[in-house]
Amino acid sequence: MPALIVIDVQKDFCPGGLLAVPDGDAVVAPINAMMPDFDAVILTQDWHPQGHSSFASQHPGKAPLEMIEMPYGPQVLWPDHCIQGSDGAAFHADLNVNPADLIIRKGYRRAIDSYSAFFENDHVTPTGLDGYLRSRGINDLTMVGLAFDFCVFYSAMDAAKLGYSVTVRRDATRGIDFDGSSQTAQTAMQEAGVILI
Ligand code: VGL
Ligand code: ZN
Repeated sequence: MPALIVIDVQKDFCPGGLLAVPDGDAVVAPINAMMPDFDAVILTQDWHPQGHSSFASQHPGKAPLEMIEMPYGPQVLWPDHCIQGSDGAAFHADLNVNPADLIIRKGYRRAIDSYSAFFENDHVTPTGLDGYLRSRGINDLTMVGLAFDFCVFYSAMDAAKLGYSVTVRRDATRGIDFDGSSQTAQTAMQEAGVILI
């Protein structure tokens, strides 16, 4: 059974937001148009407490897009974004949220980030999405949303590792593309058997 996984189509990742992905709002119309083609629609929502450890503001002397070593591995530092309950954490106003069966939040623990819809950035703490999909008999995933080279990428890689058949619709994603990250993500996904359309 096919499901559409809509990653982080939130105001802070769109132009004018705190971590704007170039042209990020261009994904909204194609995603809305795709929703009726799927048996299930699942949205993810980046949902950080104030003072989240992925924010550069929490690390004196560090700037956004610098790297740090966390107990769970390397972590890119970001501007403050998607604070729980803030306007920026809300879905884009034009995203059709009504067809969603499930909204899964991630990144809500202060000490650990979560790019993937399946695992936090330690790559072992589950979000629960795998159990939800398995218990509904969903094995075929189409991924769209923001950002292509971070949350969409990590979600697609984890899904492929977990045995799902995974398609990423390039026309309904946009990347941050920092330091060649979009090309790196694309190559890694292709090697992992993710279909890019
Ligand atoms: C994301 C950076 C930080 C994303 C979320 O949705 O791709 N990127 N938090
Ligand atoms: Zn985040």
